[in-house]
Amino acid sequence: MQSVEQYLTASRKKKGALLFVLIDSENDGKNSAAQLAKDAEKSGASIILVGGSSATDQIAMAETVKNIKRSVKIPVILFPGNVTGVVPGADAILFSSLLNSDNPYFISQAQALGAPNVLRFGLEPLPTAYIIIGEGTTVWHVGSARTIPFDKPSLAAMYALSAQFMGMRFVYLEAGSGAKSNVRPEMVAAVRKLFKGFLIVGGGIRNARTAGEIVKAGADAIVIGTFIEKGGSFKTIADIVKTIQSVRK
Ligand code: 1GP
Repeated sequence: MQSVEQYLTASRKKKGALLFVLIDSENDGKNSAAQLAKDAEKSGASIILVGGSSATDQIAMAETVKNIKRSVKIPVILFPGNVTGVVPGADAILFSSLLNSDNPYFISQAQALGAPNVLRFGLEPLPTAYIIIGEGTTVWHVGSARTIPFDKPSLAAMYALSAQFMGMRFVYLEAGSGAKSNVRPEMVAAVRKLFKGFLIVGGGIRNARTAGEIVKAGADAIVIGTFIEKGGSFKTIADIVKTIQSVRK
């Protein structure tokens, strides 16, 4: 059977770029998490991510994962903000180190605490460097991030290169959920120049134009959460998929 990592690499090659849809396990919008995941899959998403930096209810998280898994065929990947984000039932986990945190807990301690359950639950760990850009977002606050300004692409590139040297195969450039500004294409390009692995970019992306620019600059996947959570149309999501796939083909 193909691993999630193999699926991602193969899909990226075939489609040009991928859309990951993030569903907060504490989603209390009018549509259920399972319905949102189903609509996302229908609109062309390649992955459902479940998690978030303030999602701490492990029971709700496990339930959400179970419901989503029942409703879609595409892989479900955990996106934990803490050890509470490690639950059974998903296909894989972004096993992330928050590289630019000032708090060692988010760089290696939470990972050590979470690792035994990753093994026990049979989750495929995707070794990920999580790098937070900008400030003022929940993830920036919770993760004690040492701010990388949006206009300092070289700083993000340094972290991404160090991730590569440490053997991480994924880099996630994160502006934060609901961020006012997304990671700029210049920064994505600077990271792409040095990082050879799978590059994920998320935070504040709401339309096809921005998504297209980020993919053109070198992202392999973009993440969209808030837009959908707030009831954004799945027609726009389908447009985003179409745009990012045509940019890199
Ligand atoms: C947040 O990158 C993700 O962790 C998605 O961001 O919610 O702003 O789409 P948005």
